[in-house]
Amino acid sequence: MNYTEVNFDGLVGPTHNYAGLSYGNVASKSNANKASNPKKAALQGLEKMFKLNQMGLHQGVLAPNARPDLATLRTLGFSGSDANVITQAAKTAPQFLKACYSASSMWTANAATVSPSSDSGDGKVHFTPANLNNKIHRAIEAKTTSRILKATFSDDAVFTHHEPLPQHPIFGDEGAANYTRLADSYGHSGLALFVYGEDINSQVKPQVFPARQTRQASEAIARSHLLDPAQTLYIQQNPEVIDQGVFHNDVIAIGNENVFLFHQQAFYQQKKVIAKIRQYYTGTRPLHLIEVTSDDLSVADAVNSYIFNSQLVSLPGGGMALIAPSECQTIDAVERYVAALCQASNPINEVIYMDLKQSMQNGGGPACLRLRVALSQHELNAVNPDCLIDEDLYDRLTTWVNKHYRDRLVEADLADPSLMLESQQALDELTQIMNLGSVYDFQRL
Ligand code: SUG
Repeated sequence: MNYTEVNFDGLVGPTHNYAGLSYGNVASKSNANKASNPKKAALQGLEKMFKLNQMGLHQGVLAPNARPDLATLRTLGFSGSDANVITQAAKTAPQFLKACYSASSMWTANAATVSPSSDSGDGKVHFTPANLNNKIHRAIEAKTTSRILKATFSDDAVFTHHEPLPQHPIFGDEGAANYTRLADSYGHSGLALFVYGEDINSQVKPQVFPARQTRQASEAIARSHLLDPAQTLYIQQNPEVIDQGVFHNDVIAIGNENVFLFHQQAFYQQKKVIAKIRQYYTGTRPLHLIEVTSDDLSVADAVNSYIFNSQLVSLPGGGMALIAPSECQTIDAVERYVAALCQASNPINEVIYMDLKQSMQNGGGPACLRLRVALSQHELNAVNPDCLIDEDLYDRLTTWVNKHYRDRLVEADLADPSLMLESQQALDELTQIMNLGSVYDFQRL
């Protein structure tokens, strides 16, 4: 059957800001309190979506969470009118107000883990929204993300939606950022690679920064998605690189079809990991395991450039392209390495640099901004058509962003309830453009 990969990018929400909320994410901490430009952030994201669509790839879009998250603020004891909730939180708990204002749902690689029908035991596409347990500003995403996924993939004859895992550190789950699959093509059953930062039964763990994904979470998802245990590997991330700012595996490794590109220090006991992948891979096309040595690129170069957070996409005419952040062009060693990679004998033959600086300054590169969903033609036909990018939707969303978004946000703006009203008005209109129904709390009261 004819299968294709659709990237569902997160639309950057109207409250995109730099709040320094992610301990362990170097960019988030170092840009804390910088003025942000939500309009530019959203337009940069849309530009990437449209570029991929123009290259002949299927491209989807996922709506953002509504912010501020008033329900969470009310749970924390702030009461009265919505405006009062905001002003009181700004006075007495600015940290929580910032968490409830974060536009972090834009990084849809963390929205969910998705298993294609070619991997699942019942032939359906399975979704488990990530609980994002490690960070409060992200843990509050799961409920609305769940509704948005259901409104985007609504046909229960082909799509199965699971509950997020229980909100407990044992089940810390960050979605597809720590998952990849290797296969001859999207329609072949694949080898699922789940990369975890910590196994609660082991002492091997990072010492400085938190491990966000646990082995126990990955195992639960593989069970729910009915994956074949003989085609599922659990791989531990090297705790030393988590301590150097590699907070998700997609900051140090990227896979697509029969290609896996990863840094020499990505995994714990890496030689054994590579041998296991070779042993379990069942495809008939040659498997390209491309290890980037520390001499080629240091871990610091990888973190600063986000080269491994490129998207690796299969091109309609054959071959693959890296969709890389333009920050890679500011580090000579990285630019040189990428140029050599495109010349070497492997399927990657092109690099396209994209300016995603607004997202990058919060630690979110091209790959963080998208959730990959491999679909058969029949399943693609069942996706909400108003969530698939074409020229018309791109134009409508660009006009919508230009109409509603501010071009500057600083912390003090969060205390002003007018930002909340503006955002709600914008998102209410968005749900009509994308035909999502009432997915937001403020539309349901
Ligand atoms: O969870 N940054 C996000 C970046 C997520 C990147 N995703 C992947 N690598 N897949 C995070 O750390 C920063 C928000 C702030 O500080 O304002 C933030 O949440």
